Amino acid sequence: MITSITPLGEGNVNETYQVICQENIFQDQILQKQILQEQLLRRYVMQRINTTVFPRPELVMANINVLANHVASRPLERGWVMPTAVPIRNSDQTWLEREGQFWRMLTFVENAQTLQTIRSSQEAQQVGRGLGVFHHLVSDIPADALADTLPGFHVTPGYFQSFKDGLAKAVATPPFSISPELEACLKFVDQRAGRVDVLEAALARGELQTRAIHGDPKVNNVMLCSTSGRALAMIDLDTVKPGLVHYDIGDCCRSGCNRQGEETEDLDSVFFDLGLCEAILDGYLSAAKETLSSKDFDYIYDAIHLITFELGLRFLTDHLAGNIYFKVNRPTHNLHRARVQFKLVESIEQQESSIRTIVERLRP
Ligand code: GN1
Ligand code: MG
Repeated sequence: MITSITPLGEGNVNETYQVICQENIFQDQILQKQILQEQLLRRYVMQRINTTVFPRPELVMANINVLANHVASRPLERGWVMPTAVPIRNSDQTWLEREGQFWRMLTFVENAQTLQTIRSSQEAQQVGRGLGVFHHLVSDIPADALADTLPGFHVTPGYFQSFKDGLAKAVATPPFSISPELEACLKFVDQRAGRVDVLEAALARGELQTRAIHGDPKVNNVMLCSTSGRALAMIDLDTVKPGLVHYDIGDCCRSGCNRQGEETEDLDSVFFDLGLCEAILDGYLSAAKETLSSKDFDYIYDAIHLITFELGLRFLTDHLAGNIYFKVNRPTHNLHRARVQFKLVESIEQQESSIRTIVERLRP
């Protein structure tokens, strides 16, 4: 019996609820020769998948099952949990379509919490370690076992092209006016146009390889044990797909090293925290070092810089398009989000040599 359904989390794309069910468990108590009825409260995560973003949600569910089968076949790091899909009643199917809406349920990670922002280097270490454990765990999933649920996801040159197309369209659609904030963003993007293919070019030259990635390892997608603080799960598995691990490493640092968080109103306070960066990378490498090649290390700085720029570009493009991708609470929300990311990009650029020094220090 369902006892409650309440909104959960802060996602920008899907709609998420926590569902609490009271389940009647009948246990055969052999010694007492009686059937004991125990009432158990069980929690689940129910989500409506945003099918504008994920046009083929059945592929998302197939990937989640690939992960579940993969981890079922190997010993897991102590306490580590992989959320799995809950089949609908009397069926193997793990989703339900009603009135054109796509719904699914996942297991809930108990005794765990997520952080909106990192407050200490211990937390940073665990957030990084969480991603590292995840990468280590999925590193031997054959690339062709996972579907590409979001073609073009994190391929920065593609986002750059969409931005240019979106800008041309917006300019051609009256009434179009450029605010000083928008103008500054356009100039910012223009100055960095030459660097958008740094990772894709390395991939094309064969210096980097695609593997299974999480796709969205921001701070609040790493669950930490409420008692010990240890990372014990990566959640939000919709973007798991073949890609460059650099997108994940960069995104984890982008999100984790911004102490103010993505939604801050206070632009001037946004900076990239080097101490947290070192702790995240250290935690990450403690679990995933052996999955990285020397070339992989060469591109860690570029990854951090590029993914931050890319997210800013994605927010900006969505602003120009009229906010059709990311959920917003005001018309300029995505423009503001873009400015926060660009502020972070600037801070990363100013600290390039220090970030590169950290990477060299951590290189095995
Ligand atoms: C979106 O929905 P959410 O919050 O998990 C986005 C990520 C961005 C993130 C920024 C599928 O993730 O790529 O990094 O917002 N997910 C998708 O907060 O586009
Ligand atoms: Mg997500």
